[in-house]
Amino acid sequence: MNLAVRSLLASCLCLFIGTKENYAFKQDIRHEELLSELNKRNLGIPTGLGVGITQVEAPAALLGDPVTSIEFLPDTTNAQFIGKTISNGSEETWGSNVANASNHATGVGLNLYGNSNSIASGISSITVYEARDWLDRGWGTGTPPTETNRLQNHSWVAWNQNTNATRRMDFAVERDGFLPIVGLYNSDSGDQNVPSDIPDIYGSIYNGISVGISDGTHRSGLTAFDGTGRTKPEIVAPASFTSFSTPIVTGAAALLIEAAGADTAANDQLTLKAIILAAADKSPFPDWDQTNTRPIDEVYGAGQLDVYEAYFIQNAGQQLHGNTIGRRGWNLDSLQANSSHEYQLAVPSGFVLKNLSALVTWNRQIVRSQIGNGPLAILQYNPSLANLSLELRETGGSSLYVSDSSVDNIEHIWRDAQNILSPGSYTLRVTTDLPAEYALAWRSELFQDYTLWQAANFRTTPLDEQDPEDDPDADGIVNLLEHAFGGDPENQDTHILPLSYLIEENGNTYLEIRFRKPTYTNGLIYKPETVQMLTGDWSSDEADITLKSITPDSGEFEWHTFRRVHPVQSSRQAFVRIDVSTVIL
Ligand SMILES: [Ca+2]
Ligand SMILES: [Ca+2]
Ligand SMILES: [Ca+2]
Repeated sequence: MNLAVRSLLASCLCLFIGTKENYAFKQDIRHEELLSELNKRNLGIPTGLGVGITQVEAPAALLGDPVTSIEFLPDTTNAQFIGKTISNGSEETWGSNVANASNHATGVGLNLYGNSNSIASGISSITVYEARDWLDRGWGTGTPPTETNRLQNHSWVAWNQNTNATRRMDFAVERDGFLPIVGLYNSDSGDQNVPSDIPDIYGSIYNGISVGISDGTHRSGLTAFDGTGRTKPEIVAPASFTSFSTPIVTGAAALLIEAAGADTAANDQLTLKAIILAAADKSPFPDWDQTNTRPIDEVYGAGQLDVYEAYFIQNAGQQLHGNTIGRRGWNLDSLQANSSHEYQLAVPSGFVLKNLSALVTWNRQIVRSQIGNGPLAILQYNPSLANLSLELRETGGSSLYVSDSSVDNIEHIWRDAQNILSPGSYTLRVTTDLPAEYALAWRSELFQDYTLWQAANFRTTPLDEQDPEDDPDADGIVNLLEHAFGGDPENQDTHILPLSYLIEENGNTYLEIRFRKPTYTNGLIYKPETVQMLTGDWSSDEADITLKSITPDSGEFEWHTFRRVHPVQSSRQAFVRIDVSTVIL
């Protein structure tokens, strides 16, 4: 869509068409799984409460001559927006009688802060700007005003064909600390004769996150403006148009800002970006790839938004360089010129480390200078960019992978299923040429299947008694269950067995069972089951047996407690058990 525009700068303002959406995305981005896990662990559920949003919208329609209606606001009468304060940031320019609702702005709002549609229903303060007015307010010319909201959502693109807006945005991010989240073109937009056209506004910025669609039907590839050859987008999310995938990522960032609470390092713009990108899920994309000089995939970026991993990366906390780090975590730190920080990863014997994702990001620096004074003053925004690299090494040994683009401001290490880490000590090394503040975030999965467990746990037992159904120490616990519950297959240790008992609550008596489960993965499925009469059918339905709590035990184990939902009557009987089975791949 081309529009005659008021701003001298803007040559083209495009919004991303389409408003029909469904809200099944919550499962794809693992939001439902996150809620379930938080409930089990009795943790608060972040909804973006208290996080202010700036929403910039291209005008959907200009009606009347002279113009009497510019459509760019969300429909404030929509029930999904009850309880929210949606302000018209462009009111002094367009006036409230000219500013009207657009389906596009409403669609963006539904995915970003809709009361039940979005993952960030706690967002209640939104300021909306019309895009041409936005550029006139210092974002396309002059100096950007101070941004007091933590997040900006830009579900629009524009081609100014110069560097003004991208540099002003990166300047404002460094100055104010907000995170801009921006959409790219859809497949039917842009110049179809070129393989990639990344818009300058705002797809070409450095200090934000650009977003595509999980089905890959966005224009993606390398930047052509203000720093060429950088790979965009950084992430994808499931929606029919980039306009509506972008606000899903913005909503995820709002969750993380709330979850960080008073920890300002945990909700720093760089930390948020590193966490969201390190968490991104590659599993939907068999063709996902990277090279040593192209940190992310040229279609899917770091992968699909994964709020479950993002939450637990942030929740694992800041972990400083020079130390052995956990399976998930992050750090916000600064490097001197020509220096490195090292982080140690330990893979214990008997285990492997799967799906290691580590990502570092840093900002482009912009120096703003003014030549002359008054109306003829010239503002310059001069950029500089440090060149960081991220390397994974065997500690004291050889290099396993180096991510070192010469143009991007992210570096990324991804160890796929063919590149698991065997027991040993590893080093993640962040290196820079120029002084730089950076954020590093990582996730990984410690894993021990039966074969690995067998190799690590039998010392004297003959091989023919090492099968899953054998019980060489005669404690009544077969080897598979020793593996499942953290037992020693060569020592009697019945304390590891699941325990069932009766518990009183509010005058009712319930039957509970608790069992030990490792915090690492082991290829086993633990299925709690219950039955009234032993002649009946065992049920694992949540309506019959439900998780009550997870509490820590020693080492790598937790107690999982399940309760039979229906109270046990004095005259009746009931049974509970844990069924342990091996995942058949
Ligand atoms: Ca580099
Ligand atoms: Ca045994
Ligand atoms: Ca034992």
